[in-house]
Amino acid sequence: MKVKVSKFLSYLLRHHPERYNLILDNFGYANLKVVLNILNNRFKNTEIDKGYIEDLIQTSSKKRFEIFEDKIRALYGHSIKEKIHMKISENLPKILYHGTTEKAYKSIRKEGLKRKNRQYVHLTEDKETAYKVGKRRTNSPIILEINVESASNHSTDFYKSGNMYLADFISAKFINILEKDE
Ligand code: HQG
Repeated sequence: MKVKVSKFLSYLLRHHPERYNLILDNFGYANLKVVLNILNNRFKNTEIDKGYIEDLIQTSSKKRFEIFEDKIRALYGHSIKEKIHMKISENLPKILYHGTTEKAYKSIRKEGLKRKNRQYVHLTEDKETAYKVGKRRTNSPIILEINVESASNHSTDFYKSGNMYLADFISAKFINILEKDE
């Protein structure tokens, strides 16, 4: 049940708040009480309170949501039209990773990493997570290495939200493929 609730929360807070008349502020926050109401209407056999959501956030390996005071938001993954504001991160790792497919890589190496249907390109600090992200689409994912230092020096902004690093676009100049035995 927790997975179902988590998936629905992603749908609600990242993609379609308007289908439930839910208002998000510029940072992606919605009123927690209103969200709990929507959840309890949908999952009638489970009592979902703040503690339930806190537990869902804590027990997941990915930090997808955040509760702050009486508000809740998704930390990444948004596809809604109104751009969610993210804070520019100053303290960056030298390298970030992105897991994808061989087919996507063929165009990424020419045109760079694009955000596609989401508001931002998604990057991680560890290769393992990047591998898992790629694994959603293919059995043999390609891991890309982003040279954060050069990209930042050429005015690419990076944002950190939860454990995820986000960017608007990464030029192919700053992308290398990680060799399989590294
Ligand atoms: C690819 C999930 C061709 C890109 C995941 C990716 C992650 C290009 C796909 C998070 C391209 C977009 C985000 C180009 C990028 N040509 N393909 N120029 N530029 N692509 O799902 O990063 O579990 O929007 O490589 O696990 O896969 O839901 O992004 O394959 O953490 O919390 O276009 O969402 O998190 O796919 O996934 P997505 P993503 P949750």
